[in-house]
Amino acid sequence: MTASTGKTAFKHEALYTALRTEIGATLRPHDPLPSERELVARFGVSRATVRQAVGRLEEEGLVYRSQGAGTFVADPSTISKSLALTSFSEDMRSRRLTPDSRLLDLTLVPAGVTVARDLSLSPGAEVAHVRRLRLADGLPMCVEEVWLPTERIGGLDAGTVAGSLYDALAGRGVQPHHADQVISATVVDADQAALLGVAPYSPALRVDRITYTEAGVAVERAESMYRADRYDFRITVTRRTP
Ligand code: 16G
Repeated sequence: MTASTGKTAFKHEALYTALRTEIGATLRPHDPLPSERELVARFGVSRATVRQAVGRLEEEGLVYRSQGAGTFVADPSTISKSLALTSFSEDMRSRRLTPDSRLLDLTLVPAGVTVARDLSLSPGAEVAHVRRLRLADGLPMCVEEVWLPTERIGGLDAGTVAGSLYDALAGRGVQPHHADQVISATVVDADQAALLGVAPYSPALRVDRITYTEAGVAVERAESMYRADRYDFRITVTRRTP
């Protein structure tokens, strides 16, 4: 690292920390963040540094951008997911919430036709089926169901999935790298409603994910049901230049 990149990294870190503190202390949800120009003047940093720090706050869901209007403080009662590949635990920790899990099911089963197709396995191959209720600061957020190919990730027990599954995979040298995701609107059934503490048929966001390592090996098929009153997805779309 050169002296100048080290200095830039330090400035970015200091600005990021200052803004994070301000968001927690003086700014309210949906308040505008000071403009890029104000931040440049106030902190004596470059525009690139401001963009980097604000970009990081956006990735962590602490602020959101509104095209043409500026950047605003996010509402912490709604979890805004970006399209970065993150785990539930990372999403919650970045919002200063404590992630937790209640294990509902952990069984070793044959993949079956659908899971086998999605994970490129033979239908008889063994997968671990894990169903968990995920909580943030003790509040139910989503019901997560995953199928993991044991031949690629090793055996699983309740201890492995008590904390972060992605941390446990990383500990085995299996790094989730990219995923195909489908997000759809749905409602919860009676069982999911009871777990999530909402009325049956309340709206939910269903996210189907197939997760791959950098080498393109499928290591997880997941179905997550999020409470629609606590989650949204924010996507930056860019106009294609002709
Ligand atoms: C997210 C993932 C899920 C993954 C889990 C790991 C989506 C739609 N789903 O909920 O596929 O298994 O994170 O979280 O993003 P963990 O590492 O905290 O257990």
